[in-house]
Amino acid sequence: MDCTTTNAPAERKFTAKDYDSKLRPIWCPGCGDYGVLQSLYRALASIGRPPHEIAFISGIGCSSRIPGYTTAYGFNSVHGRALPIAQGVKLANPDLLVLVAGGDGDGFSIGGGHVAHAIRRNCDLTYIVMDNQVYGLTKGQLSPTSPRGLKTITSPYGSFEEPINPLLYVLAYGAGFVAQGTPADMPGLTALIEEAIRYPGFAFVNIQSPCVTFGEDDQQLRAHKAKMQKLDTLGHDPSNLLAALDRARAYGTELHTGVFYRNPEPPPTYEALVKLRQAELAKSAKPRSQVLEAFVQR
Ligand SMILES: Cc1ncc(C[n+]2csc(CCOP(=O)(O)OP(=O)(O)O)c2C)c(N)n1
Ligand code: SF4
Repeated sequence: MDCTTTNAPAERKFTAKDYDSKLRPIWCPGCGDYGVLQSLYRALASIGRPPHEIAFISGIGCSSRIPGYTTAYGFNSVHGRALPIAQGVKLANPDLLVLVAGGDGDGFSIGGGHVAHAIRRNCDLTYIVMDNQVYGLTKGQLSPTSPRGLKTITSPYGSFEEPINPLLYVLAYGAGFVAQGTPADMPGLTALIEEAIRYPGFAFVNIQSPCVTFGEDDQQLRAHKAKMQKLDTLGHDPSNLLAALDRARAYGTELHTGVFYRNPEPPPTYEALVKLRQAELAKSAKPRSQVLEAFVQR
């Protein structure tokens, strides 16, 4: 069963409302995460799996509140630990559609060490990072994706550090699906989240999600609308890994949206390999009577 196959009756159709928990988000008015949430509802409705077949795991941060605003099973876990927990959930119940979400701090600072291992293990997970280039929840400190020179309460002279490039990071470790979107283009973002969920393996979507309270003016939705460039209009071929790496280098200077890379030949997932091995072992196992007989004759 892949993550888009459902046990729900074929005639049951889902709408975005079916995934809305009706809990009122406590994000600041205008936060980009509202648009991410709406896009997510719409993507889930297109996939059409009932909420009880979905598990949504997050870390800690403003963005990590997102599972609580959906009707899926949710776990707002520990800062930086969403990926290990999500892998455990997927291995315990491979039939679940498992979504993972968090901020750039959660994913690439304290949780950065987990990203490489989740990618090389290749469980069928969709990892959504709401990248706002600051720590929002803790009131605007420098984050791993903050641009050089950014003044925050922890970088009063402007940041002296080179930011992490999340796109290059995940491509370099071999992620099979890598995309970037913005809530400034909600139909585009919805399509990217849906495509990421449908990809059979580890899929990563970096969402430039503005922090209206602590973010810079050039990181806001209006600025995104003005500067975003869709990769498909630039003639980008998402099956070409080298072209994807080249495009990803522009992170932080250009706002490219769309699919950077989709592995045209997805390798088997970790959980598929486990299932295969279990089936082989079950086939080659001796009948219980033979095992007992051998034991008695020793
Ligand atoms: C182990 C641990 N260290 C630090 C914190 C404090 N903390 C909570 S959220 C956060 C960073 C939030 O930034 P980000 O992950 O980018 O998410 P955002 O709030 O911007 O969406 C930090 C440092 C914590 N909760 N737990
Ligand atoms: S602090 Fe920033 S990231 Fe957090 S809710 Fe407010 S606008 Fe959104």
